Amino acid sequence: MMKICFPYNLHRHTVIAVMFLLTGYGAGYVDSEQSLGTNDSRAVILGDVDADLDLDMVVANQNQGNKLYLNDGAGGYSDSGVSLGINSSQSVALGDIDGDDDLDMVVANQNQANLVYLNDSTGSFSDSGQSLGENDSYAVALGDIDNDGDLDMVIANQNQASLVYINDGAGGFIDSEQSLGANDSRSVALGDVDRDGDLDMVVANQNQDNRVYLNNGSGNFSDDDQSLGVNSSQSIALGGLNSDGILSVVVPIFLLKMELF
Ligand SMILES: [Ca+2]
Ligand SMILES: [Ca+2]
Ligand SMILES: [Ca+2]
Ligand SMILES: [Ca+2]
Repeated sequence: MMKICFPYNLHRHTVIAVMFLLTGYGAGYVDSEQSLGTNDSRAVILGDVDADLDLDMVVANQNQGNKLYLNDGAGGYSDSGVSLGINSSQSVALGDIDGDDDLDMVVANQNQANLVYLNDSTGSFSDSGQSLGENDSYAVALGDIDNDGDLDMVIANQNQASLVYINDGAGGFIDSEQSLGANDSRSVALGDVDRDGDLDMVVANQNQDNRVYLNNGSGNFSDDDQSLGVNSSQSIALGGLNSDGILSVVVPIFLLKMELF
């Protein structure tokens, strides 16, 4: 089963931008001329939620239902009719939270509880009933931060600490009670930046230093005291930009390679 997913932070842009990625080939991108909804969209993620081997799309909307668009196999999207919550949603992540081989969903909501939705394997989502904090949340990321085989969660909050939730193995999240910074955080990403086999965390902060938090291997993070620019950062991503195996940090307004080794 295909369980990959790709997040993009829209931040007040339209999902049309994503369609260039979906339909382009080679070095060029072509507008697919699909126009999906006219919502106040804040984030989008791609993943095969209905297990038919094509990438579907989930869009987080502010004060409107979060939408699922299904792929017809040729890159054409249709509204599934799914509308999840009417919250001040700012970010969404997909991952198999409960270990049943389908992609579940977590949604970060501003000044409302962050919510967890479970997939019935056909792309139909139900609210798990978990309410995780009521913070000014702007971003969410999933990853196995304690290396026990299940997906844990980090949440970045505006002018509040970033929080870490540990999966109990069945899709229930437990607050680790870690409070990381108290910055105007807008985006978070997980990746093994120091190549010691565990997922570390990078956080984009608006008009404050972007920060790096290193994992001790059991899911406990410490500030690495790196200061990556003071800009109006809204989004952050980790990825290998060349073949040296070292993850680089990408922030939309600048590029800074992390030379930790
Ligand atoms: Ca699909
Ligand atoms: Ca699942
Ligand atoms: Ca875990
Ligand atoms: Ca690491």
